[in-house]
Amino acid sequence: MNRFAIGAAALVIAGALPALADRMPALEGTEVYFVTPEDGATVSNPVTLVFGLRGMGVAPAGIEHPHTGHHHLLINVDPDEIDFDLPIPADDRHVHFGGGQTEVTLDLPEGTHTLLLLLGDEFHVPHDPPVMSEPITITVE
Ligand SMILES: [Cu+2]
Repeated sequence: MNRFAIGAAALVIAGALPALADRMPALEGTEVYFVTPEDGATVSNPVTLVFGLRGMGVAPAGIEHPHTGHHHLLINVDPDEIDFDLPIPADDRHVHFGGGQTEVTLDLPEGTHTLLLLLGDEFHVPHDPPVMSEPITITVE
């Protein structure tokens, strides 16, 4: 590769990276939280969780609309292990509500669980800064 080609390739890469890293801005003061259950609650299955969002709106995944997102329930996920530049994984511990749902009723294994809510944009990527709830800990009997 000649010098010009290397320079052009570097420009293309440099131009592409910021676009990949661009996250939808969150409005200042936006809050996501559990309406229910309360932190420390003891509950039995099926458990109903209600998600609250203040300051931004809920939109289904795939819908591009400023200042919106959809909920993700993170079950026993350490916030330190989240890479906020990447789409939120979809597995047993990361549940997407891409239809714009604001509550769920589900069965959880017996025991103590830490739950978090994290808003994601139309591509399931957290906002900048991330809109994440305080963790709550519940005991399922
Ligand atoms: Cu999602």
